Amino acid sequence: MLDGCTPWPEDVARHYRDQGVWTGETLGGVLRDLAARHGDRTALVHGERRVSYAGLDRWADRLAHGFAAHGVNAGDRIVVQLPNVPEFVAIVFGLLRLGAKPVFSLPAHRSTEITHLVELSGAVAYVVPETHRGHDHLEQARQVRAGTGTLKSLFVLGESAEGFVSIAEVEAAAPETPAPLPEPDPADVAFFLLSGGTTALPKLIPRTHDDYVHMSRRAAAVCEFTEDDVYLAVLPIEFNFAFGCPGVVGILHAGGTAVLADTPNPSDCFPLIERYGATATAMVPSIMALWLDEASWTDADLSSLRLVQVGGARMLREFTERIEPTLGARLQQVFGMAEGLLTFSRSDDPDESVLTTQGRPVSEADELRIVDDEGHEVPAGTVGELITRGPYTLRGYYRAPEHNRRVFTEDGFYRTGDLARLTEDGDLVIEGRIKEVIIRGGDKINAGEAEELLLRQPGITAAAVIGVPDEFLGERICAFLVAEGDEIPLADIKRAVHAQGVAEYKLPDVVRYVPELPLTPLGKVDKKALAASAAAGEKG
Ligand code: OOB
Repeated sequence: MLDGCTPWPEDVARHYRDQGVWTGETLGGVLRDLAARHGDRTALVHGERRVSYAGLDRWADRLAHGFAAHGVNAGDRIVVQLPNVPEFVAIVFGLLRLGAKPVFSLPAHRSTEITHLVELSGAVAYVVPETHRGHDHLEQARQVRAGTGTLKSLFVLGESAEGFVSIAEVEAAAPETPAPLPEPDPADVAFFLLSGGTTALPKLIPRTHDDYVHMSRRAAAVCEFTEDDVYLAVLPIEFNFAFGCPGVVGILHAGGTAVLADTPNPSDCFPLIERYGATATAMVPSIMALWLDEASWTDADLSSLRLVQVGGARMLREFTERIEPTLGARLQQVFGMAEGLLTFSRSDDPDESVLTTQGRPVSEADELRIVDDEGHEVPAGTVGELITRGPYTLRGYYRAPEHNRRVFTEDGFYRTGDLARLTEDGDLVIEGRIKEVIIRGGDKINAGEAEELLLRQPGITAAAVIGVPDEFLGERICAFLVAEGDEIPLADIKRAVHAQGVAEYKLPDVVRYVPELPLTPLGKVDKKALAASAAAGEKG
């Protein structure tokens, strides 16, 4: 396994293999088999474009050889930042076949985040669109290259530009009759996902072929995907939820079709549902709220939808109750994380549990425990921290030995930082968080990182950031600040923080100036007191 990653213990790995949980397939090999079975069927749709299974398979091969010709080697890390386009899928599968390791970044990431990802992963290449939603990615890529030491190549989806190799040039570089590439080891890292903000800057999560093939196939099975299903990818497909839970990879396992949406807005997505007869989709609660509003008056025919997965943040029962009557599709609650564990409610679960729980793990080999402060398991019904291990949950973040010692138990359980309980029926219910993460819409923001960004502003001497309840987003970012001189207005703070080159979703929504931050008896910032003060302020 790639240096810097933590493999599963040998006996555990053998057990997963003996049980057939890990099948020894690679993701690239899975696509090859799917192309043999479903050749002419449509794998991907985007706008007017359709890509067949056979076409995607050949495209991935061309890209694999083309990237090799452009100096990308097996084992190399390569940051991929692309919107929802078929090229994303083809490039990722191409790199996987080559044994190079894509690092999935989000379209919203700016130079600060990408620089961090390049440095942490030691990436030799970075793939960008020319522009996306008005942002100049070429300029951003140049900045990142200037600020880091390892980037040898910049690839652009679009016209070639000075210092960039276009994806068309990559494809053209593939030899006519290339020698077959050696098959990657299924137990090795396939790609890296980003942690949702459990640490100040994202950590890298190595996902192996064995683990991801198992997870995405199980997710597709629980969703009962068949080749007649059409999955609408609403969220950015580099988000684990939309990529493999079951997402694009899961619908491919079933021989169905993935339709890629440019934005999650109902005005973009509803016509796609009608036009392509989408049967399933996945989103976060804040997007579902937009869908519910628009669905109550839309003319679009949504009757093909049978399954809507909603997850990534907590939902109240008053909210979940509206989904099935409004959309005419079965709700599936999803609890998931880039680190691994996925729990789904099942279509034949009693309505009450679908409305109020996050269901059960997708794999029989998943192990879940709810533990108290001392790490002892608590009985059903009692809230504690969720810890988990299993065949697709990481055993260690990439190159993070110290952090790993804190977040894994001695016997390999990952401490999720989520507070949860199990019902008598074995359903998981997420009740809150221990970790300092704000979930704003579907975006995860680490409080420490947001505080650091604010502290870099001249005149700000102390900063504490908390999530406060928001009807639409679930939570929004409230910053408590201590200023040396004049208070800086919110708009100016936002502009200054954004100018540091960070994703927009990390900017504060509200600021409150205080003479000093309240402290706990141990001298830590008292965030409970801040939350109480925010709530009181809201009412007053
Ligand atoms: C998904 O993945 P991440 O890595 O962006 O975030 C994981 C964290 C969890 O630890 C938990 O704090 C929160 O997001 N979360 C939920 C939740 N689902 C995730 N909190 C409450 N209720 C839920 N249903 O967010 C993700 C990955 C794959 C599938 C779905 C979501």
